[in-house]
Amino acid sequence: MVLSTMAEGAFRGLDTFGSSVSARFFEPTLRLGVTGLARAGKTVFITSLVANLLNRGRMLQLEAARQGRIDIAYLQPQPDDTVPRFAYEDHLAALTGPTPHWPDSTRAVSELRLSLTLRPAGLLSGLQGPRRLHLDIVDYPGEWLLDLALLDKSYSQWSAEVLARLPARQMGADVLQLLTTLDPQSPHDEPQAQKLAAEFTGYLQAARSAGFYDCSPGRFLLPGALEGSPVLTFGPLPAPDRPARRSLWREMERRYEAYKSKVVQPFFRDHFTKIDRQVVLVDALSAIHSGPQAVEDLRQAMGDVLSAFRPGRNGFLTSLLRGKRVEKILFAATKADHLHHQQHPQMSAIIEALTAEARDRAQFAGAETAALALASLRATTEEMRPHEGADLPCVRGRLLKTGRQAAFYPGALPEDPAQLLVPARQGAQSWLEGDYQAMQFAPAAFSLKPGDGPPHIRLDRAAEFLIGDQL
Ligand SMILES: Nc1nc2c(ncn2[C@@H]2O[C@H](COP(=O)(O)OP(=O)(O)OP(=O)(O)O)[C@@H](O)[C@H]2O)c(=O)[nH]1
Ligand SMILES: [Mg+2]
Repeated sequence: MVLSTMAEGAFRGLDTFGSSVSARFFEPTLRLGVTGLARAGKTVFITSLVANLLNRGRMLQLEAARQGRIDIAYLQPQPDDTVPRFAYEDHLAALTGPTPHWPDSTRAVSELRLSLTLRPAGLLSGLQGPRRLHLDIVDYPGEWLLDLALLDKSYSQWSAEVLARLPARQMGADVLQLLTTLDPQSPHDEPQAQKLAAEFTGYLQAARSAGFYDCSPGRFLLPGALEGSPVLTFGPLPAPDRPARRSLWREMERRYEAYKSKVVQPFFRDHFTKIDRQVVLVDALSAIHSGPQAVEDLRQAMGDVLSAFRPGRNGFLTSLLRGKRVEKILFAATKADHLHHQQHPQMSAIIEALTAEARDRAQFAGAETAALALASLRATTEEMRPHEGADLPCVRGRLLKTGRQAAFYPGALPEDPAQLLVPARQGAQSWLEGDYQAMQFAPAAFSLKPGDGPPHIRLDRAAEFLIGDQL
């Protein structure tokens, strides 16, 4: 196992050979990608996972931790000098400080290296000394994966698809209105291009807030340092029969192609292809709360996100990967502390059903997959509350908005996930069985015993699936 990882590490290291070459050779590295759509819970997941690997008192489902085989865990400088470091200390201070609060939104890729010194298990334990494993954790927005589909589309194909969606969506009206005043064949004029890009970005933002996930190009929503640059200053236009030289259409087409080659391809080349294990976080409860359309959209987005892991159809990615594949993918419904544990089996069934197609695809590509419901940081306690003659399984916590303590019951999740997924697929406008509530809790103040990490639900199971076999 160790040998195969070393060989793989060496192989993959070829294009990144540098000062770390000897380290890579003798000390295996495992790259764990953590992704999910905006607000899915990536930052909190990584922060709590690292804190719980540093202090393993609450990691009993992680076999190596339970057996006491992880001698030491410590943070080290990461291998990639140009990738922002995951601000672990800041995020942990936010979550566990005297006035706990959720960390700020993070809108770019970041990385953290956690190194583990491990004692060998079983027969070898007396013969071998300890070994080291570097766990490189990479946080990146799931929206960036959705951009993969753009690589296979020309500007006119992409425009046609986007424009076809607009009439059915109320937030598309302004873009359609603007398009009636633009002539794609007219000479390119920068203020016009900026106007088109601004309207189109506004539309993407509104669509995203309404729960639609088909909102690529992803960087229009998360521009970071690219804000205002030409690669983000374009929008869809109907294709003329013969686009004129120097026309608005030609310039938009050129920028769309630049987005593909200067933004999308480098992300896949520099980050995505190096990932060994992947966790995809999903805020399923929020989608259920938003209604059937949001659930159906989420299901489709999961399928699209996962098509990156089965790149057969995408020549660019296939050639980059050269046969390498992600070995394990975990789909995790986050924020399970919004539910009493009585409802966790239903939540797990929902996340399994929601990602079934995506998981089939990944399995087809040779990756091992699993789905579970977890809370990276438990912010609630459980209680039963009498209601109309029955006991309702509730959770109690401090409300984010008011700071007051409150008990919360989100509604009865169905035993059979089809009761949600089928109406969602059939385009239902609302749930038949009434509504599902969503609630935001503030992180709870807690004091930690020495050796314990922050409280969580099933984070240790997630870790066992993702890295347990390498420990
Ligand atoms: N109750 C509870 N809420 C959580 C948990 N994890 C995340 N949240 C909530 O979800 C929000 C988003 O979590 P983040 O970890 O910042 O999500 P993200 O995916 O990094 O978000 P972006 O960086 O904006 O893409 C937090 O501000 C919390 O309100 C959890 O384990 N329990
Ligand atoms: Mg984040």
